[in-house]
Amino acid sequence: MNATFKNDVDLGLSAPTKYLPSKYFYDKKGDALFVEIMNMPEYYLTDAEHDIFKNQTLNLISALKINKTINFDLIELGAGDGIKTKELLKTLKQLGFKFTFIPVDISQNALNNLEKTIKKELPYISMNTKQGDYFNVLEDIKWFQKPKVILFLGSNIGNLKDGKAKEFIHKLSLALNVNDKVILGADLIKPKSIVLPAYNDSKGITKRFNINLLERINRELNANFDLNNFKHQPEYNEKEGIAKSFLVSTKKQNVEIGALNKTFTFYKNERIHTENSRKYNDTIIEDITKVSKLKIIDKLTDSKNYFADYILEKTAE
Ligand code: AVI
Repeated sequence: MNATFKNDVDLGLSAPTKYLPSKYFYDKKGDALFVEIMNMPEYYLTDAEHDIFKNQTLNLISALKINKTINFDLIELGAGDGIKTKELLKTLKQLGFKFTFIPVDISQNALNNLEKTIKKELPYISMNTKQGDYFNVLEDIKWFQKPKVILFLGSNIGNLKDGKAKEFIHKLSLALNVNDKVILGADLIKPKSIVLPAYNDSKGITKRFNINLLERINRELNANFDLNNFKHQPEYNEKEGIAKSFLVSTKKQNVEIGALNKTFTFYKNERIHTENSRKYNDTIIEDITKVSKLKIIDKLTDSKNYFADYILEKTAE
């Protein structure tokens, strides 16, 4: 991980328009900050999807058309704290379905926390954790023999640019067998007055989440970012439907990254693009899935119509 991290930081900060991949937000401190974000009143995404998982659990399960007599793998990509998934796990078990829960996350720390809670609260669930990058993990799950239900929740897909999201859905489709299902959580396009505060909270947690990326570079790559010389700048363009986060250099400064043996210059007001969080509608989801053999067979939304869980099925052609 360290070598890829080093290389990705070098690529991003050497680009004419500087950027850092948002997947590196999630070290131990970043995981804890993300849990805080999910609990903030402004971050409506968690409550909206939880509403679907809690109040429409039976609809969700029937949309999956699972054969009760067959054991299946329930694989969650980017598992996080698993609060929503627990609703589904509980009900599936109560209804007598047979399955193994396989949470996958880039962060071993997030997986350890999740394993602890599941073992404590739902000890009867059979569970195997898997650490890794989603794209790489797809190569492994391809070989799993049992029918699969993939959970890709929380609008995690929104952190991939549309081209990458298409590539990911295509790869996911290749890792599945006909009739396997995907629950794809997608935050829906809505007014700026609702979306922007979710990425610009009053307590500054999202700011700390972004700044932690620079702290992580300081810690792991022996750099000397002065954290006071950068501010967080979120944006949301309703027409485009993408929330974007930037770190802005408040003055002209040089930063040394020891592990790269390089110095990077940041001009006053120069931005580092740290994250895209895309919002969706049916047309965009159809476009993203079009290249693959995953077809939309159902869609559940929360009571406010903020968020959707699309049910996709792998088809033969
Ligand atoms: C994980 N992901 C879907 C979050 C999002 O909404 O894009 C990450 C996040 N970034 C800032 N706040 C939350």
